[in-house]
Amino acid sequence: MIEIYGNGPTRWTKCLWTARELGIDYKEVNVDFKDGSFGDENYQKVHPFKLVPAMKDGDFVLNESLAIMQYLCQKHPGTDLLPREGTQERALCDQWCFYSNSTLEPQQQSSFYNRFIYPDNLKNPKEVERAMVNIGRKLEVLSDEIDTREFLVGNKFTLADISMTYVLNWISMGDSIKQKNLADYMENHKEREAFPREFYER
Ligand SMILES: N[C@@H](CCC(=O)N[C@@H](CS)C(=O)NCC(=O)O)C(=O)O
Repeated sequence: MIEIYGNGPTRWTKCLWTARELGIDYKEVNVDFKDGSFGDENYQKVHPFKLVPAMKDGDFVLNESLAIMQYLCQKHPGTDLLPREGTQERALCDQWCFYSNSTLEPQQQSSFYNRFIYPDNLKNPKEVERAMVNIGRKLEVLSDEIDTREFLVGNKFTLADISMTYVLNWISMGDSIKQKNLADYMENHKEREAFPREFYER
């Protein structure tokens, strides 16, 4: 059985959400955070950088949340979550997955880590300010792009919506999202049965 490793409301929830949307049998493996990283030397065999999430399917190990999400979809075809390779829908799905994960999310991380996670001597208020301005600009553009659409790609729920909802949700945990259409977009997807809400309840 596929094992998905992680902890709390981290990026592993994107993988759990994907697995639940697909309706596959999988096992959640909790990895503790201690001494500044996730897991122990055994976990390092699953994730060499000792981050979460990671996945194990038999002898095959994989890390990076988007790679795991795509792997799960490719292994369990038959849904619209990952559009068919070679289509424009697939290119757009990749675009939004990469945008949310590697353009928007680093700003959210910078603001969050500099406010709440780093030890006091490493917290940098200027970094928070810079990241907040950057996020604000990006959300304005994203709001125009999404407009009144329910989904990022065509009229179907895809991995792009999981990835975007995940990061918007994290942004909203630090500051409210001013753009009503973005807040509605996010809340609407969080209503889905497969959303791993148990990790976000306080
Ligand atoms: N790009 C990676 C990022 C993985 C990552 O940084 N995960 C965080 C949790 S969401 C982590 O393990 N942080 C612990 C650390 O940085 O030591 C992915 O999408 O899986």
